[in-house]
Amino acid sequence: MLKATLLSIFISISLFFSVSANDGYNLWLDYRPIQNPELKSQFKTLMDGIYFFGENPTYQAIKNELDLASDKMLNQAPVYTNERLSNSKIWMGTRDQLSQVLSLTQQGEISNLGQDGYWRGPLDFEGKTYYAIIGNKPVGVLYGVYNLLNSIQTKTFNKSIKITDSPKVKVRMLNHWDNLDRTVERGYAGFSIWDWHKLPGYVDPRYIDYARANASLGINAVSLTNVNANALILTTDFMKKAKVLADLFRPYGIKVFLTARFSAPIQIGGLKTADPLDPDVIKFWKEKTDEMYSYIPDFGGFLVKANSEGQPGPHEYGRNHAEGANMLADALAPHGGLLIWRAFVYSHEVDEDRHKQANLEFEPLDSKFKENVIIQVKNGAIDFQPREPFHPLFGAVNNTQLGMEFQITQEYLGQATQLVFLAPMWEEVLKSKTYQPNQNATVASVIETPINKNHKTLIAGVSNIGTDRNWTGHLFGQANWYAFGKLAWNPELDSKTIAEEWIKLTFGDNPDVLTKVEKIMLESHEAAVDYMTPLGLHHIMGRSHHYGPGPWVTGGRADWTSLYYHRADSLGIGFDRTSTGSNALAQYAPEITHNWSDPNEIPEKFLLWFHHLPWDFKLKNGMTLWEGIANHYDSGVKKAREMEKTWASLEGEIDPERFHHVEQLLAIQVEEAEWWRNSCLLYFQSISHLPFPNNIEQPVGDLEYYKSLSFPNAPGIRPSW
Ligand code: GCW
Repeated sequence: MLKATLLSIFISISLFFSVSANDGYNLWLDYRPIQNPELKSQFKTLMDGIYFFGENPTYQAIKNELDLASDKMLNQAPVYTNERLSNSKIWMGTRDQLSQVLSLTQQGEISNLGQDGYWRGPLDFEGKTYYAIIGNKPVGVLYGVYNLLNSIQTKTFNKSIKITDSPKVKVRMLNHWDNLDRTVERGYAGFSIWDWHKLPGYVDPRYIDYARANASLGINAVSLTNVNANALILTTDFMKKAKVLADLFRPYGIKVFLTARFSAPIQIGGLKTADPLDPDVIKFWKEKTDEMYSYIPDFGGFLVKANSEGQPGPHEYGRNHAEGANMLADALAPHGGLLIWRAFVYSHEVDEDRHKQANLEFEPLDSKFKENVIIQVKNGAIDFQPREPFHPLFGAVNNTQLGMEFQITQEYLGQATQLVFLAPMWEEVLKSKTYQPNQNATVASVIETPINKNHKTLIAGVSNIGTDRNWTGHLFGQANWYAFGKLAWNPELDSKTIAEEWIKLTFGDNPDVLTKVEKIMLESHEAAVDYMTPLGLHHIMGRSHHYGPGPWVTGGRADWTSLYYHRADSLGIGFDRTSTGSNALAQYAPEITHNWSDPNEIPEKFLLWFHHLPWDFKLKNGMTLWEGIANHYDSGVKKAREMEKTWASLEGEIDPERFHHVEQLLAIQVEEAEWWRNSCLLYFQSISHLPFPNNIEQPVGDLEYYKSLSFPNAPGIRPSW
């Protein structure tokens, strides 16, 4: 008896907790009950008669989503009907399937939306008005449904308004840097969600939630494995495992890609060479690729990191990137596959300026790549730094399809201990004017424009997803996944709109929460830049793990040290990339080269990226460079404290679980911001020998102590580094 009572108490307690707790697992698809009676009745009406024009696995995925959403938001199951005219309220299907009920104008309008676009809104037919969600392909219907659910959750749904949307970029892709042993290079949210060891037999239900989350944003491609690739992924055993994931993702419109190790012909093919012009090597890749397609008929293709940071590539055989990429592209072409080749290259020999490397290697190859090759370029020329000017390759080639590579995982931006909303940084890059190939060109327009109709366009983001219950380690890491998906769909979007939408989906529509969280998010990137790398400083973080400050890092390969980048000496600081220095600036359009060559003209945020200047150089606000650096570091810390305070004022307005999760991490962020400020300022002072300005909080601590800190177990480290 006692036992039974205890058990029932236990059950009710755990039920209570499972209802009230919010561990973040549901992401932006939380589907909280609708409170507003008007909205509730409108949604209820739609869910009372759902008619599909046909059957297919994507429609089944839609039904599963509607079951879940309706259950959670209305506490009732949706009603599906076979009676198109009498009982249905909402129609779903493709333009072809609905052709009988659409006017020619409507059909034309929808066909212009391409295969991933959708149309949703009221549709009049034989005197009655239905609500319709129509795509050219089933996946368009799926995107329309997610958009409808989004509008219900953000309370923007209006049944009489017609909405059309289609993505500006064809391939919207996540890149996982996940190893086969489940460690994740630069992963800060636990282990890899791909349980290769238990696949193909065991299918983790999380795979479906992953697919749902991506599809809800329009992400339609995923590369499962690390670009520092393991050739084993191309063996038959692993193909069978990857097939399971591809089959699960297909109804959600997501294609699977894998990373190909260039030396695979030697490692798993028993060949003596991986020379891309060798007939046996060509045969190896053709057979491998054919085999891959026998398991995954819509396999997306390969992503390759070659001749970069010690990865094998065509240079070993005296061949260039185009010869390497084209050989793989030829193997993929008969199946419609894509070959994505990364431009993040720098050779074993240290160059005069790593900034110039990609342009030096890829500009001469312009127009040499096959049509199914995309060159994936990081947003900046160095490496996902807290702030970088856009990569000069965007705008430097006319006949090579370039795709964007952003990093969602915050390797250099606070990893999973800091709240840094990345959309403002991505927006800054996407909206940058390249002036080439035309005066109005921006990075976004370069990415959105196919070289010709056979080329595909691409935006990729290095994933921040892992096995942590909330997927991204820091709850606000979810906002970066979300923002990436939104910008991949439409690179012209602004970060404020994205932030607002995410906040409403994540925390509901309490106006106080919206205002304060939005302020925190939109100011967070600039704050991080201030306390990490203000005024164009870059690459001054801890060695190898990249966690925390390390402006003193020296020794070993020069372009892996901080000194190489900040070049501080008793006279001044910064990397001269103008014509008196490495002249990397000349890789940009003349308009940019001209403006940025002048330290008084260049936007100050890039000052030390391109100029080496004396400590007493005068900034626009009248401060000396030294005072300006000190003030930026100090104001970054103050902004971080402000973020912490603003969040604290939301206690009671956000569920305790997520509130305390973020509260604790913000306290860490403030400590880390102080750590960055103190150690960088003390270090730079040891070189400039100048006093700290009086108006800032004086940095405290002992430089030697900061230098002595070591983090051998920091997460995400590359095993070989
Ligand atoms: O940012 C650097 C990382 C490496 C990474 C490399 C790359 C996958 O520190 O861990 O390797 O870039 O993008 O290839």
